[in-house]
Amino acid sequence: MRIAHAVGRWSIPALMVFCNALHVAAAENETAAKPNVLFIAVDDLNDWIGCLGGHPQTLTPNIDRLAKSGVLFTNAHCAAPACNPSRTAVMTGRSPHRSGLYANGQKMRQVLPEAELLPRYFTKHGYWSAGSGKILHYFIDAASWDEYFPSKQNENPFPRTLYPKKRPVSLPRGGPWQYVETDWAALDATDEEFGGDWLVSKWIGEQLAKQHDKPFFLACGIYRPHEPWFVPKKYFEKFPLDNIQLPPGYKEEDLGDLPPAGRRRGPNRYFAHIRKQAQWKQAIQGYLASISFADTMVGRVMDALKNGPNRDNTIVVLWSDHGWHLGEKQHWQKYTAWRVCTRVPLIVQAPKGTPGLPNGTQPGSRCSKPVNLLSLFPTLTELAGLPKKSDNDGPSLVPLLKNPEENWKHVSITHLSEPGSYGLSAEGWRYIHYANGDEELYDTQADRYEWTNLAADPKQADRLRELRSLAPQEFTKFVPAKDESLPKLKWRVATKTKAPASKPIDKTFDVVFINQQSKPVKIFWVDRKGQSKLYGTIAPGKRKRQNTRPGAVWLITDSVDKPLGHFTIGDRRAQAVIPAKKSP
Ligand SMILES: [Ca+2]
Ligand SMILES: [Ca+2]
Repeated sequence: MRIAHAVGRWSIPALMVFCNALHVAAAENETAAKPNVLFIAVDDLNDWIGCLGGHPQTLTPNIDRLAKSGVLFTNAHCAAPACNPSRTAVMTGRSPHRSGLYANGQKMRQVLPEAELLPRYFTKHGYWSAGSGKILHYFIDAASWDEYFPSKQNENPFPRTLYPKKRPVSLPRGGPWQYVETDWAALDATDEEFGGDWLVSKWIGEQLAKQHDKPFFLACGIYRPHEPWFVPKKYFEKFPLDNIQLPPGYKEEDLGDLPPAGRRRGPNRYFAHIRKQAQWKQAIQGYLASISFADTMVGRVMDALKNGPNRDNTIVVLWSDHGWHLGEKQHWQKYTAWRVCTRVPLIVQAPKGTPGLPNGTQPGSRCSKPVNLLSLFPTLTELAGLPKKSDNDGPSLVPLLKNPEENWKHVSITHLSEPGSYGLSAEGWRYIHYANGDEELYDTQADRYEWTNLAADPKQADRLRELRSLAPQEFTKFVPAKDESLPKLKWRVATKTKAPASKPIDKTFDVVFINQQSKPVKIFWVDRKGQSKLYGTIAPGKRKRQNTRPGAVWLITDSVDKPLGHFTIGDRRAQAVIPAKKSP
């Protein structure tokens, strides 16, 4: 009616301007109160950041500055101590023991085909969602994002990155059990020549420098300090090798008080190999250099935010997907339930006017309540004033952002890859439970490095009972990856030389042999002396599942025992495809 009335007095162009203004005003009403979200994930960063005090030599001025401007959670833990399950839990808001995704070898979209991820949820509620770098475990999940750099099309989240031509550089290969990326070196390159995270932070910075017509959910995945620890040499030069200090949590004799399941988790071949090669300090130097590089990239992103038009209406979250062992409990890498592996940096900064936190976060706050990365989803939706997603498993952290001393009844659970094995973090205490019933208990106030297992101490019986009662009781079944999504072993065509002898080592797992030939093939295990032992025949087009170990050699022959080729088993489950014969 009002517009009809106006037509009488206004010219058509003026009316169009008026209508456009009305439209813009309505859109602004819808989005004006909605803050942007800058979501920074750092890969494999343990508590070696200045503000968490994990290593006395670490240099992280940019992350420390961010911590000072928001709330630093000093007792935050991952949902699982490995990339895939940790990141899946963050992005779906679902705990591994409910989703069934516990391990790196599983495939998120096989286990959770329908899950609506954080960026898609924000898009659904009026946001523009974009990302760059590693957010999920080596894929993008294109349908969950409006935009991605480098490109949604090929599902590869990494921009070009400089790698040394000849590898390994510093750590010789110890055997087939070894992850190919465990290596370190200073590169004679600038940040720009190195690329990788530098390009990620550049693209993210460009988005932050723009005025957008919708609020944004912008995810920045920094890949270092994930292995390999190759970064430009200026980062190595900050940590002269002669001065490198060993991890403060390292204790030579630390395993005697562990139950059998803990003792099996601790010592691994990586650490023994690194010490044998006299590379421990070099490796620590590589990790510190990689952290310093990652911190510099975070600084570039924060500077872009500060100098751009989105400075005053953007929530910033920084988290790492899990911790990392550099020798503590004779372990190298991840996959354990100890605090060094479950504890992560977590920082949240919210500006004034945030719908779920009108006063914003108080600069310089620290919160020591036990929290979990599972809480990021419900925290961000509450902060942004979006409806709560009904299947989120974690509690929102907004009460702790309001008051870090708030009475907090929750504990934080970190699930290992075997359902029923987990670490539980409470205030001042940690409890570890293995699926076989083994237990550990630590007083983290008195013993931050978990050197003294108190599970057998009769004085702690009540505490043990209480912590047990706070743990989950039911665990969703592990959903293994489908055969066709497993990595492929290299097929080595038979030559005049015999297939090499097996050097089997470590734990067993299954490999799937797939016969793509038009005739049956036989599979033989080549034993430690080079003798072949028949394990079966695979009909054309069929497959055979075989339990085996890293370093084992499997010879494939035709039906009259003529060798066709062989496979050497690597460090994980895989498919061994016997290719069709090329037609002559
Ligand atoms: Ca990781
Ligand atoms: Ca001990």
